[in-house]
Amino acid sequence: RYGRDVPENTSATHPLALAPVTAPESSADAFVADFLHSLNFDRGVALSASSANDRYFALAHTVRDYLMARWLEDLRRQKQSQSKGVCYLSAEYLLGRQLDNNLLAGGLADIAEEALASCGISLDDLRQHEVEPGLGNGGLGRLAACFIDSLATLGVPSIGYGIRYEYGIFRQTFVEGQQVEQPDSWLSLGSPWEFARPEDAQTIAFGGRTETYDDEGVTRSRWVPGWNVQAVPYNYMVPGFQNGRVNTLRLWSAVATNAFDLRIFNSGDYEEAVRAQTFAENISKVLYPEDSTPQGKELRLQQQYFFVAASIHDFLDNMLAEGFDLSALPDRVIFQLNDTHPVIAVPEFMRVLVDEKKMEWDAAWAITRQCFAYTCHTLLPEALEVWPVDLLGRLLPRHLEIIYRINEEFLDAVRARYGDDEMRIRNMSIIAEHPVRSVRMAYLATVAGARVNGVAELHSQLLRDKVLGDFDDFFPEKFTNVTNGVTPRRFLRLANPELSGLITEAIGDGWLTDLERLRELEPFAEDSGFRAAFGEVKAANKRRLHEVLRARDGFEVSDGHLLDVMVKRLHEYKRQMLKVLHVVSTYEGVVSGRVPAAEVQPRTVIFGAKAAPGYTMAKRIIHLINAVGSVVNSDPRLDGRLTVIFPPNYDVTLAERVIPAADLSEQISLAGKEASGTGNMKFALNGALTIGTDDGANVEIRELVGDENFFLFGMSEPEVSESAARGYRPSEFYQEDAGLRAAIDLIASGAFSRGDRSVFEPIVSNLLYEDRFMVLADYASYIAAQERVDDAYADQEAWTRSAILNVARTGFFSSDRSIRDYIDRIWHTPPLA
Ligand code: 8GP
Repeated sequence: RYGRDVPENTSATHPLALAPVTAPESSADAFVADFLHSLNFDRGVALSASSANDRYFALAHTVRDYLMARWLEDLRRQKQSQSKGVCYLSAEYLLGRQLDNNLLAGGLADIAEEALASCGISLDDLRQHEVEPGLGNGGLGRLAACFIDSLATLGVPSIGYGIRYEYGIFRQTFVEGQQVEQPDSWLSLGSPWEFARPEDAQTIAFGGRTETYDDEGVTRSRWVPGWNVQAVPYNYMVPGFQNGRVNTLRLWSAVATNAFDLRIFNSGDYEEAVRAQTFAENISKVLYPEDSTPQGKELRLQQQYFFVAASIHDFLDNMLAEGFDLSALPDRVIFQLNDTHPVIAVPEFMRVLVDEKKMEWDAAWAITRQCFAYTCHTLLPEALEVWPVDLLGRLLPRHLEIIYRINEEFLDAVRARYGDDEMRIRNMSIIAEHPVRSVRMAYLATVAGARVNGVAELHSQLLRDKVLGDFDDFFPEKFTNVTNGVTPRRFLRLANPELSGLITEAIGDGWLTDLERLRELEPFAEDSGFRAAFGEVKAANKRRLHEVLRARDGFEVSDGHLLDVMVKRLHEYKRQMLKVLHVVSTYEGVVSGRVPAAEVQPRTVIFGAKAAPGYTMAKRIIHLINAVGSVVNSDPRLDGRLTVIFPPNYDVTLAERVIPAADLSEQISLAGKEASGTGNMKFALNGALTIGTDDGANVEIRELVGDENFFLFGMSEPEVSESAARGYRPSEFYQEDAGLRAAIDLIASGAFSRGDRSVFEPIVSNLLYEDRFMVLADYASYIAAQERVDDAYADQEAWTRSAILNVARTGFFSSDRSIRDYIDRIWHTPPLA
């Protein structure tokens, strides 16, 4: 098992060096031997002296050893086969913990558990030791992580490229109910899953100027950069589910270049040298904690260019065969752009083809237009990224020239089609003139991409109709939909082992890679024995969540409550505020004496949400939720029938505990604002019923599970548009609805802020006088839907039947299906033989 190589690539003669790399034997004894070897020889400790971190590392290294032969084989195959593959470019990967996923994929969970037990170690203790890599903000980053899992499971030749942030999404704490951010130093104890490859580093240039020169009679442009950094890759294994495939995730880390340092060191300016080093290494220092709104910071553009330039060069240098004919690139690769963050890859690719490979512009553009595809993840106009040309031109002067030329030729084509329709030309230009001259990255991606997709049916339709309407008219064939999905391995099998066991007992385990087979569960909804078992699993998951929350945050959760969960980033469009109004209105009903406490359906409402650190209103809403929770939870008049808990630092690890326990999934965004949602899918697959608007993928969930198994409320997207066009006046709803008025008045009265009316005044006035996301307009309908929830929950048999049907009918939302759709509609990549 040591140091062996592929025979044709080595001049070694020793038989050990010539035999193929093999995995260790699949037995607990072999696992123990490997584990102890790693503990002793990698960590340098004896078992008796080892820390939990030593053991976790040794375990991780042992798991890696089992996957290594497959990985080396796949790396070799992907390079050798030269068939078309996917480069997934994403600034975020919200991976979650790796240990369990890799144990499951490798089929090693039982062996590892037995092996560790025989060494007196509990696998569960070591699990708890893992710090999740939080290299993403929310849905977009978690989607990327689900996609690389499915790509590996489907055996698609592919590589994920991104950034190895030294600090991931901040750790959220609450101080007097208010969010305080702490740095997420996820690497402080090291990461056992990564392989640094400094020998594969790329030099990434920035700044400087451009010039033209005479190249044997041809005038060409070139970039004379001002400074550069090293991009050092770290490789991570991405194992497919028990299929012998292991793909690669390659994340780049910034390091100051030697030349850069030395020059300054030699001049004797030590401080300046250190400053320069810090400047360079800042590029991969921290994830921008923004969700759904872009952050127009120079450092962020540096991050974006840094990782896509490194990735493109890595692909061209290391993945193509000797003497590869670049005009064949479209048959060899598709770069999938995960939102606009990686779109600067387009001019970089053109620069390489035209300036470095000396290709004709038109030929290079024809290739580029086939090698990129763009996924849009939003509908909020303010979330569409733009870069001021001043900044872009300073940082990437040659790229700005290339963008100008792409735009010029594109607008010529628009003129040729529509004549001198200046309004249309201004609207479609990649360059916006107001308020400052800027590059519209979504437009650049749309012009350059072979395909543009939204992430749910409704979203893709609204993209075509509204956000990119002129482009749809111009390039109708470009637009398509790929509804998001989630990996059933992590979000059902690992997160909910008891339900997985029950499903497998009923229909076999084929669902793990063919989630549509959950359909076979439908008849079991009518089986009272199965319903009882299903109900017992839900109860067990609730007990497990209670233990987690008690240990993690000291929360006590009562039995017998309906578990009502709203977990997602805090954003006004997602309308956590509507959920708060529901809680306050239930509370107000009881304390005002209108509703006897005994008539309140016992509920525990769980919130989980991080707010972007600069998003003041979102932070106020967090404060309000905590304030309402502390009053409601301690008011004896409620008789313990309403509890609000808000565990801080909602992350993938907590999601895996909360989702399987939920009865009710809150998906209550204003229609037309949530592109898709993916939490909505995870809840339904785990047997929660959804209360939701007709938004994002909720629409498809409802169609699949049936109206009778879904609590629909609120305006539809066309109704929202109409209401906005008529002129929306939220205060009218306040005036006309006594229940709403009482709830808002209670917040305004200072009841949740020790009598201080000023604390939540900005929230109240925003609701009454602006309410951009129409919380008040949907309030009555939401409360009515919650009453239907209470009634339905009273009939546990019927509720469980609906929950089972939710599981049985949501197999469509596997990320395996999403990836198949990408293959059919966008990538056209054959599976690797
Ligand atoms: C999110 C969408 O808000 C969510 O509905 C969707 O499920 C998820 O992407 C995955 O597709 N969008 C974003 O996080 C987003 O748009 N971020 C970029 C604008 C910065």
